[in-house]
Amino acid sequence: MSEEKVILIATHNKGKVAEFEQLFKGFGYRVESLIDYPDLPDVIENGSTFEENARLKAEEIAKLTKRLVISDDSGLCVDSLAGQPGVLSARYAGEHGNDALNNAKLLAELGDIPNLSRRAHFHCSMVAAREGYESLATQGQVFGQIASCPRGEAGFGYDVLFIPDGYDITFAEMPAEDKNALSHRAKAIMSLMEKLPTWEGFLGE
Ligand code: ITT
Repeated sequence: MSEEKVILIATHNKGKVAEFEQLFKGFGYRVESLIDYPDLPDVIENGSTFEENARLKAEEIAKLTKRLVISDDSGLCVDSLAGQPGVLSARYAGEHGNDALNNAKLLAELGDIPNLSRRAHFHCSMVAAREGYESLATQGQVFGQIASCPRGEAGFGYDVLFIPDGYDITFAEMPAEDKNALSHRAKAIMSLMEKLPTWEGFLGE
């Protein structure tokens, strides 16, 4: 019988974990996250870019666990707000991970800016790290616009406000499989899985 393949994701975000589970299932991996390892510390994300923060998370947890670790640093960048909330997406309104407050602040900041000026994109930087090896970084983006009020029940974070190009519904109004076919996270994972087999840190897995 072949051994089960398990991949450790350096995240505490349940919304991300649900998406990683679905996306990695397609590659035959079971996903573990930091929620399964409560003794591992919270990594301080004090980088100024998505990639810097993704490196901090993956490399710190890889060092502590001696395992291959993948991290995701992501967020929403709104054109008319000069790219905000950006790397501060999780704590835009002050309290880490409070999606309702973050969405309310975003709508307030945009005020009555008309639809055509509500352009935005989600960005995801993903890093695979293993102690002793140069980390592997990939990224993905999805473009769209910000709705005038929250719509839908699925997903997490800013999904209730994000309408991807080519659709007239938000990510939160779509089945998870549809978001996972076009999201920033899906694109970053696709790119990572293409590069992983030839990355030194993966050889010997
Ligand atoms: P970890 O650091 O533990 O992974 P986090 O939520 O703090 O969890 P980030 O620092 O990467 O993660 O912040 C990501 C935030 O960006 C997240 O909390 C959401 O507010 C937003 N975000 C990222 N991807 C999203 C998505 O697919 N849909 C909606 N919002 C998303």
